[in-house]
Amino acid sequence: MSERNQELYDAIIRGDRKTVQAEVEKAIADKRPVVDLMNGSMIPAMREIGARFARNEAYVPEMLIAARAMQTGLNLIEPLLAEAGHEPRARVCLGTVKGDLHDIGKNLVGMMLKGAGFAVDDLGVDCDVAKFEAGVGRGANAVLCSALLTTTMPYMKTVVEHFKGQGVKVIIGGAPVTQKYAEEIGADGYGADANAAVSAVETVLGLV
Ligand code: B12
Repeated sequence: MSERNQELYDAIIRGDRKTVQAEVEKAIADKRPVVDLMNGSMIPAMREIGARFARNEAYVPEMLIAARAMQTGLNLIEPLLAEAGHEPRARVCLGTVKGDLHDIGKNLVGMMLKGAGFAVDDLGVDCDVAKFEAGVGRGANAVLCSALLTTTMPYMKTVVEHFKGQGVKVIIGGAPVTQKYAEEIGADGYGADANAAVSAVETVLGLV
């Protein structure tokens, strides 16, 4: 279990970007493992703001400023995770599916994949089949779809069906997505978090 940095956790929840920046910079200067920072403090803070939203104790603006504060911290961490200029192990494209604007989890998945030596074509949010297709056109060996809403999750099935028989692997994830759902819609892989996303890509592309 990663230790919690309470200052950082609280700062994300109240959307205090200055404190988030200061705490992350301090941790980096102290050579604390950044993955612990994410798993112990930053991701749990986002989970907590979501739980407050579900209890009507926080609203969309609070979620939004928390998300911005989270992204401020992730931007500082990203360069440390990215590997310096080696030949990529494979190329993947990654996007949040049509109708869905949540991108923090997707960004984390992208960061971890880059850190693990993959070339990542980030397609952004609200991606329809044409956007994923364009990613494949640019050389992606696998398509990664993220969804955070139960209403946008079914679009993953559309993506899976589109790529069936094309030799392109589709891997899915996001808070409401499960292994069972991945099997149900015929996706090639599933990951519960950013580390699992790396394992899923390695497995699906036969790299392990
Ligand atoms: C921040 C947030 C927002 C922000 C998003 C900002 C941004 N830039 O992302 C804003 C304010 C815009 C927002 C808007 C809305 N939101 Co919102 N949001 C959240 C919140 C609080 C946090 C999400 C997050 O960043 N989590 C942290 C990251 C790190 O976790 P993650 O995304 O799950 O990603 C991890 C894994 O899932 C996995 N993963 C993710 N993607 C992928 C992909 C692959 C391929 C793999 C393998 C793995 C993987 O790895 C990641 C890293 O570990 C959640 C609550 C929650 N508990 O999730 C609600 C939540 C998702 N939102 C919700 C709702 C209802 C909405 C709105 C409809 C609210 C409204 N009334 O307008 C809108 C919809 C907007 C839209 N069209 O998308 C609900 C969804 C309910 C449901 N059952 O569908 C939630 C669950 C809140 C709740 N408890 O009710 N939201």
